[in-house]
Amino acid sequence: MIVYLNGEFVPKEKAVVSVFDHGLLYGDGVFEGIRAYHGRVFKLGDHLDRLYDGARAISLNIPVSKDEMQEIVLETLRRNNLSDAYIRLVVTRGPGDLGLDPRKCPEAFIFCITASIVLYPDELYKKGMSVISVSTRRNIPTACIPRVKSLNYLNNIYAKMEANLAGMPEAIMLNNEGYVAEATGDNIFIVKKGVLITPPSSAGILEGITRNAVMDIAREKGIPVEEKMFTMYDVYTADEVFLTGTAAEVIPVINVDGRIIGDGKPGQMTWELITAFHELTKVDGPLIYPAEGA
Ligand code: PXG
Repeated sequence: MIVYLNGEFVPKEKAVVSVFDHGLLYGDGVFEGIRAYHGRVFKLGDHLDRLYDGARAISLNIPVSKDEMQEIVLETLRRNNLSDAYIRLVVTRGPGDLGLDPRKCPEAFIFCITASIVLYPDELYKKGMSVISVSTRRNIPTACIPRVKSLNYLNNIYAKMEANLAGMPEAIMLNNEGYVAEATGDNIFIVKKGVLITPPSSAGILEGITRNAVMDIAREKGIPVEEKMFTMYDVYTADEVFLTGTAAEVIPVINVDGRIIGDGKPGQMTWELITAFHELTKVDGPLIYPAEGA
């Protein structure tokens, strides 16, 4: 396995970062989890936009352009001969001293890891998954902005630990006002009377690339889409519930806190969106090996 490490391509064993890197010392940095399907990097432009916006929000100067960053991702995939892959692109504050002051880190540090994708069990998609809501609240935006996909994931890890303790695969997190925010690594959607509903960005969520793609697909199909606040009551009484994320794609939820959702099977609209999402992954994003595709 070859890793892109701040200007070089190195074998996995040589891919190491400094113990003085503020990404490690303070979680100071931003990252993206991206996927390649059928030789194309899905929504790469959107991922790069989110990465650079997040960097701007934390005053982190990324020393390469978006075009150069796109080439870093594509070249890392080529060096590993991958067409379907999971990609982890990370920009840290870089090495500094032991104080947390970001001004002590002269240059950001970039790395890109690509790996063959580990798929969720097929059964989870066919039967749907059970989840619980947890007591850990999503970070409040006035303290730690959830829209920034930062290296600070303790908030989500706390929630994941609660799910683990309960023997559940995912956790639904509420915001500090008690409205539904998102899962630990996925966004949440509910369907009620034919309307597709998901929390707005102002609920304090990471605006998922998969979330936005699913909303676009739904609108194209003429499905009414609403971004609005809702509570766990709306989840329990929804006709359908599903989660979206780069790793999970679109995954049906059939039980929440012991309440059976709808008829306990993945719903019609969820199936329709899963199918359309898979179609989109075949055609969206830049080609990794353009000569073969030309
Ligand atoms: N909310 C949070 C808090 C996330 O971390 C999403 C929503 C979905 O966003 P995207 O852009 O992926 O649709 C995420 C994404 C992992 C992993 O290894 C986690 C994510 C993405 C990729 C891998 O657990 N989280």
